[in-house]
Amino acid sequence: MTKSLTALLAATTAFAAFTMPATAQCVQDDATHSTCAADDADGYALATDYHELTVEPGVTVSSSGHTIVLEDGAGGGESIFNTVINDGSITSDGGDAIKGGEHFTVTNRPDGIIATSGPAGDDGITAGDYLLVNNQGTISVLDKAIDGGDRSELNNDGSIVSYALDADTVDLGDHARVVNGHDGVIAGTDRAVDLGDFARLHNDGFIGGGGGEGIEMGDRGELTNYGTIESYMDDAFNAGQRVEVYNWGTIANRGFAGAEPQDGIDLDSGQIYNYGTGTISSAEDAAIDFDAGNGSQSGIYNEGVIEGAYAVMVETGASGDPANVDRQRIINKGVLRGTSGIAALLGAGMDEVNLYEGSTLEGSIDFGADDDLLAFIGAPAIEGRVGIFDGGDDTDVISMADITMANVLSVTGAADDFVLSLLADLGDPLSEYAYNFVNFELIEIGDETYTTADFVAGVGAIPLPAGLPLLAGALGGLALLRRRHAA
Ligand SMILES: [Ca+2]
Ligand SMILES: [Ca+2]
Ligand SMILES: [Ca+2]
Repeated sequence: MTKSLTALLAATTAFAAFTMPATAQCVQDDATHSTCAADDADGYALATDYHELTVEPGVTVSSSGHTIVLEDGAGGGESIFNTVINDGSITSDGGDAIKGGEHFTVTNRPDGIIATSGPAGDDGITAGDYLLVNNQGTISVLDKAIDGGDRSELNNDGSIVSYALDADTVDLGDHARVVNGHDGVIAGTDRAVDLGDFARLHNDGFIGGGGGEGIEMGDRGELTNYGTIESYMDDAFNAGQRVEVYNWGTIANRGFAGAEPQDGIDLDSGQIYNYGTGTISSAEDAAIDFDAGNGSQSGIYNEGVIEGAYAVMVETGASGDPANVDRQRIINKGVLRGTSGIAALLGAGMDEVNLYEGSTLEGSIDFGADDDLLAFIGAPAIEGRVGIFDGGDDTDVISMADITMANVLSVTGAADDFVLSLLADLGDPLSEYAYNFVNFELIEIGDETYTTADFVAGVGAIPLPAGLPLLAGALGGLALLRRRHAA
């Protein structure tokens, strides 16, 4: 009896399950609103405009195709101004989780889950231009997590992750806006974020790429970073022309055994401001790399740390890539560290490096072709294992405008390769620094400019006793040095 009752109950349960009507637990309430109040296993599609769908807490909407589709509206064109608000789970194992038209809005609340698990890989949210996503929950997919058109916007305080080997986690078009909050995570097995031209991204959280970049942008974008942006096998940040970077956080290529070395930041041209708490780094290549530009000047202002095999480099054409022949201007008040021995490789173009008193430089600076300028701002007291300053071809200038000949202790060598020893502080005999200059043609000390030939001949002919630099001005032979360069 018991046995047959069990069998009966089992049969009844099976029968009930089998005959359960495939009712849409997502239902249309009225012309402007639909609600998913109970689990729905076959998704929900509505061709509509100006419509809002709510998935209530604890409810799972799923399907084996596209799960929620609000597009192809009554107007015959792209659906517009539809909205999904998700407090539950929206999942698919054979299509996109959510599809919308233009001006589509998705709000994924803290407990909300948007996920795809199909074998072909499908998107979390895909829509046209003017997509707006506000995510506080979890988006976890096997293709693109968010795929939007131009003028799309993402505000993320949750977790957005793609496990695809060849898809961007977030892919938006031109004029995109992304704000990744303090608790926000955007991560991808491939590239984490791909934006078009005129993009703006503000990061307080974590953005990480695996095989692809952390962030890629087109031209004229702006990146503000207080958090962490990284990649293992590609550039942490890669962008086009006239890009601006404001960094207080970490932008790092972490490197990966066997992978091609990549950069921390790779731009065609732009301005990079790295403030005191900021670090820009590459494990194996340049912290900052400028590809061939479009003729516009690039600049780096550094109060923080910029370090890599090269702290800064430009494409010289040696690798087969087009050479950068534009002007780079570097202002260093922080640390420039090149672990290969070269801190900055600046190539062709009229480059300028300003080294502030007390800043740190590890490695050489190679200025390359064209008329370049190396300026010491304040006393020429540069810390670290300073390498060789090489002006390269053409007429290059050393400027030490804030000292006088009284600071000069000695000059040894030839005009195209000499070592200048000086006292940074006349009152401190221990403040001795020595720098090796190669291929510079002019040197400015205080208000006077000399050819390096005259400078080496004059000071070299009259060695100055260390500790008595003040006598230098009294030695008549130095008058020889006072010949101004006829520029
Ligand atoms: Ca140059
Ligand atoms: Ca040069
Ligand atoms: Ca030169």
